[in-house]
This record gives sequence, structure tokens and C-alpha cells, in this order.
Amino acid sequence: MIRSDYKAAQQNAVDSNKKTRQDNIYAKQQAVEPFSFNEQVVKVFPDMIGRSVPGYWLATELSGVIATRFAQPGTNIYDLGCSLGAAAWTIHHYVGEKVCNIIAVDNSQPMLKKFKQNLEQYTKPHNIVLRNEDIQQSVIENASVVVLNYALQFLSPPQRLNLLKNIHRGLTDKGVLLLSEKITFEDPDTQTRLVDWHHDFKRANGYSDLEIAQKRRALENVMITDTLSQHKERIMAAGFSKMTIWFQCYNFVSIVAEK
Ligand code: GEK
Repeated sequence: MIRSDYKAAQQNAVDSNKKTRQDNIYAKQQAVEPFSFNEQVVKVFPDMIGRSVPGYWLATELSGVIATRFAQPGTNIYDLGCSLGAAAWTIHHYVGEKVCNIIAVDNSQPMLKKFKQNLEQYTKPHNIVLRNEDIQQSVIENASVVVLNYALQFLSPPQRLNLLKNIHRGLTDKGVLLLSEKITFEDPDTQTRLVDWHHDFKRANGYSDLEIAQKRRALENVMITDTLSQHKERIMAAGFSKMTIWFQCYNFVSIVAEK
């Protein structure tokens, strides 16, 4: 049964959320530094991403459900740009008995340190392996599922096709890429509306105008979003045969790309 509380994506393992602090990093006026996934961010991460990305918990939870359709026993499943491993945990929950290796990769050392601590407290058997490396250097092999949730947007745009090609090469015959991203809209009016509505979502989640503005400044040049057409073109250029959008919430979409 799909868990009605989507935050269960992480709670099924160690209840790290209970220990999660509320994100108030940008609450005070400050000289805004470029955003990085440092210790300060790690401490509040589930709260930050849940209050900032519309549909995050549902998209995460359903990534696990979708993965069950494509996961093949004896293969690897990757969670690239895993942060605290929300996708890895949900895949472990849903795909568990198919006996796949789950390989979770992130280049933020503080992120993986916290993920490792959570794993160490988890007493049930699991096959989650952590790799602290740049996803652009990752060896991807024998993969039935590769999850790339909200991480491609942090790579330099010219590097993105290479990563997708590498993922495509590492997939088994019927393997898939599950990709979630924030998108930009080609039509300026739609873009303005969705940005405004996204900010309403953040306000409704308790962020002030100052927090929204300062976070936005911190992400400038760090997170560069593509349009849906750019994603589609890149996915096809990487060699995938089919792309299906399975979820959109405001300016955030989730896609399955099939080999
Ligand atoms: C989730 N997928 O909870 N190599 C490795 N990791 C990287 C790289 C890179 N080149 N660039 C960025 N990251 C997660 C959320 S967060 C999205 C993903 C967000 C990592 C970075 O360290 C961070 O942990 C993650 O990608 C992006 O579903 O916070 O908006």
C-alpha cells in the first residue's frame, strides 16, 4: 500500500526527520553566498526541500513505485545526487525483495556523512552502498534503474548530455532513467506565473519574502534550469527511445526515459 504520509520515504528507515531542524538559513538579512550543500544545509535538508519543491514527497515516493516496474533482480539501481537518499530509501522499501544493489552517489561530503549515520542506525538488512564522488565520474553499469532527482540542474549545462550518455550506456536493455527537475517555461507569461505561484507555495509553507529572495539569489548561477524541450532533446540525443512525463507540480516535473 502506498503510504499516505509521503514523508515516510525517509521514515521507513531511520526517522531522521524527527531530528531535522527547521530551515531558517535565509531568515536574516545577509551577504548571500552562492548556495552549497554544506553542513548547515544538511541539518535542515528534508525540511528545506519539502517546503521548497512542490510535490517533492509524492514524487519521491512514486519514484520508488515506478522503479518496481523496471527493477530487474541482480542489477544495480543508482540514486545520483542522492542527498540524504530519499529516493534510495523509497526504492529500498518498494523494490527490496527483488534484490538489487542500490548505489547512492553524492559529492557533498556532509550529505553523505549524515546519510551514512542514518544507515548505521538502520538495523534491518539493506543493500544500499554510498559513494562520495562526482556523478560525472561515476561508473554506471548493469543498471536497471537510474534515479536523477533534482540534481542535473546543478551540473554545468554543457556537461549534462555527457552524464545522460553515460547513464544510457550503463543501463541494461530495458533499463530506465527516472529524472526529476525544476523547469523553465518557454512562454515568458507562463514562466512569470509559475515563478509567482511557486513563491506562493513557499510562502504558504512559512518562508518569508526575504527568505525567498535571498535563497533565489544564492541559487543564481548554481542551479540552472532547462525547458522541457531541452530535456526532451537531450534525452533523445543521449540515445533513449522514449520519454514519458509522469508527474508535474508547478514548475517541477518527473520523467521516465526508457532505453
Ligand atoms: C532527493 N536527489 O532528495 N556530483 C554528485 N552530486 C552532486 C553533484 C555532482 N556533480 N552536483 C550536485 N550534487 C535528492 C535531492 S539535491 C536537490 C537532490 C536540491 C548533489 C548535491 O550535493 C545535492 O545533495 C544534490 O545533488 C541535489 O531526491 O536540494 O534542490
